[in-house]
Amino acid sequence: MKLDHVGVAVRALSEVADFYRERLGLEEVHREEVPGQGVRVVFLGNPKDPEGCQVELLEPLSRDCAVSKFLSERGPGLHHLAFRAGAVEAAMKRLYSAGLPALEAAPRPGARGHQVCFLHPKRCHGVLVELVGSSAV
Ligand code: CMX
Repeated sequence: MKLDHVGVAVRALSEVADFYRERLGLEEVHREEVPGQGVRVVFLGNPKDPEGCQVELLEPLSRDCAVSKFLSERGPGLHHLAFRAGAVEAAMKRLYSAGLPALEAAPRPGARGHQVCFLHPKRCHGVLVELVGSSAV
């Protein structure tokens, strides 16, 4: 699977996005709220390379979401790796059969209109893994 993006948990997008834009030269390519995931996100990358790996900044929308808990326990920083999985449901079935069930019973709506699922960091050697579907929700 190809790496789609790297998720980074931040306390405030406004405090962090400039670092990626001004110091590292990335450009904002997408911004949205994903209520089902409890986050407001900004994707940064190279607009001329839409297939290239991007950075997703994740700001919690409330105190009781996954990213808020992550920030309280571990502080800002690398949150997850996201891979393009094609048909997410098929990937979930394949991984389930191999003894690696996703956190969700079925794909759910993620950012940019994609179906997504997550694999628990305890089952992935300390890294939260997201599978991103190619189809829109
Ligand atoms: N990376 C690595 N380890 C992580 C982690 C992460 N992102 N989040 C939690 N952990 C670790 C905790 O530090 C803890 O480790 P220790 O037991 O060693 O202290 C352990 O996982 C806790 O696991 P848990 O008790 O099962 O559950 P949590 O309540 O902490 O939830 C998780 C963890 C992964 C199940 C939850 O965050 C989740 O469901 N994530 C998927 C959804 C998500 O993260 N959405 C936001 C992103 C949306 C987007 O990208 O658009």
